[in-house]
Amino acid sequence: MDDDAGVLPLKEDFSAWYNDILWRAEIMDVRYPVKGLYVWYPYGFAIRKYVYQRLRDLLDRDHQETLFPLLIPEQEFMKEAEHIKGFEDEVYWVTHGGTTPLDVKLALRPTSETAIYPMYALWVRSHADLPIKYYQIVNTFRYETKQTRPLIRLREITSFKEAHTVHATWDEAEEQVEEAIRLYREFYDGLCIPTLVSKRPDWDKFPGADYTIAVDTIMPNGKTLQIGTVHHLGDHFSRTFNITYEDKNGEQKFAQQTCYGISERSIAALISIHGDDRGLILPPAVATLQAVIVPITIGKRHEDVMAAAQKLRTDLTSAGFRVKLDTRDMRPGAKYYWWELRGVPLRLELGPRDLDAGKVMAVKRTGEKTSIDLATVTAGIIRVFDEITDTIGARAEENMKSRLCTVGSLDNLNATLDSGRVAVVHWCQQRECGDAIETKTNASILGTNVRSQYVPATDGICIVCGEQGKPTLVGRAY
Ligand code: 5CA
Ligand code: ZN
Repeated sequence: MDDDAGVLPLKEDFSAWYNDILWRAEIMDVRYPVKGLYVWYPYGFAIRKYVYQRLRDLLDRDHQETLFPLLIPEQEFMKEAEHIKGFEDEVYWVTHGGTTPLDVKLALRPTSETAIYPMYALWVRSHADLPIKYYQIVNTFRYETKQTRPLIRLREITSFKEAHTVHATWDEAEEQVEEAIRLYREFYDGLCIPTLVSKRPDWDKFPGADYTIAVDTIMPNGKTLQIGTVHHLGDHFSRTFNITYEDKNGEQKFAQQTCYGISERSIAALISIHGDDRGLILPPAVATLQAVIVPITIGKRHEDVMAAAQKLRTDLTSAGFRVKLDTRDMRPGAKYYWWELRGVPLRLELGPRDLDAGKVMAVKRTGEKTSIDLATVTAGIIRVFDEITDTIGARAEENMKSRLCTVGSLDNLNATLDSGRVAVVHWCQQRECGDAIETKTNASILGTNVRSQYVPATDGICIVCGEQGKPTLVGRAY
């Protein structure tokens, strides 16, 4: 790591802040010599571990985890016409085994429909086999041509969670779409990340889907980031891959499918939304270290304090907390700065006076200080963690609210977007009016059917043509 320290740029200068925090807080190293591929530092990888454990726990309630191969034979990949059109420019191909050209080219999965569905065709026989709800967490490859960015736009997505479900009817698949949205909202609530859920316009849906529901959030520079998508696939893929089942009357039917995905963009959002000028702020639930104990041993009683600090570490570790005792030979101030930068939610300062009072000073990464009784320290820490989580969540929520702005005319749209906000407009859902909005603003129509407590559901007149329109989100997207 570079020690030519300098200081973290202000968060106001978001893209400089983001690039800097990644190495200063030891999340990603961007120096790997292939464009769009990055390396997880162990500190960052631990955040990923806790975040993805939560995702797994949510899915494991009624999905099963599986694992499919990375390589997809060309014939399978080329079967579904729309899907090919959507991905052909982004696929990496394996063409040789050593020096021997392969008979059948192999695609590195950009996503796994065409790996999974030929197997689903073998596995699904009767209505009794349905529903199927499987997921995998894998790396996928996309030859992205837009600017690549760590955690945000990768050519190797290292943490692609994709779920693929199979149902008997279109309505059941739709109910699964709703279930997936609830699940993603619960996941993001747990990370204190506010979301905007909306239905993407038809021209922006997943290649091969009936429709796409997207989960977006707003980054500190006002740009939106798509942090999850849920697709109703109808029977497009089941017809292509021949996924059929025998229904109760003995008839063969095509199955109905959904798929939904989340990537390490979830971690990009976590870092970006909560951090401040001093560094990361991690919610206790997913922090690599949840608390750091800093002994204050200036003067006498060095041994007393060290013994008490060690006991505190042992007690908290056995209570299940991720705790570190920082005994490095550094000024306390330098330690504070070090752990603040890395987003540790709680600092526990223990000095002779605290010891005498039977207390420890707890300093929250979100600001306030509070004193905790050593006799009931576990309960005290749980309480303080809850307070920290609440503060992080409330700040993020407040920010989301302040960044949504209703706009009534096309002329005012640019000013709103330029000020780092996301616009709510009325749009008639016709392509022409959509194009007019997008070209005039250099922004995207994120979607309609917006699910957000801050976006009213009432119809109004389209800001382009004046016909009846639906509430629609317009934002500058990553
Ligand atoms: N098969 C479907 C559902 S798993 C699928 O591939 N959907 S997707 O293309 O929309 O990707 C799912 C999610 O992955 C996206 O919502 C986005 O949050 C994330 N994602 C897509 N491309 C990238 C990329 N290049 N880098 C990082 N994350 C990405
Ligand atoms: Zn219109």
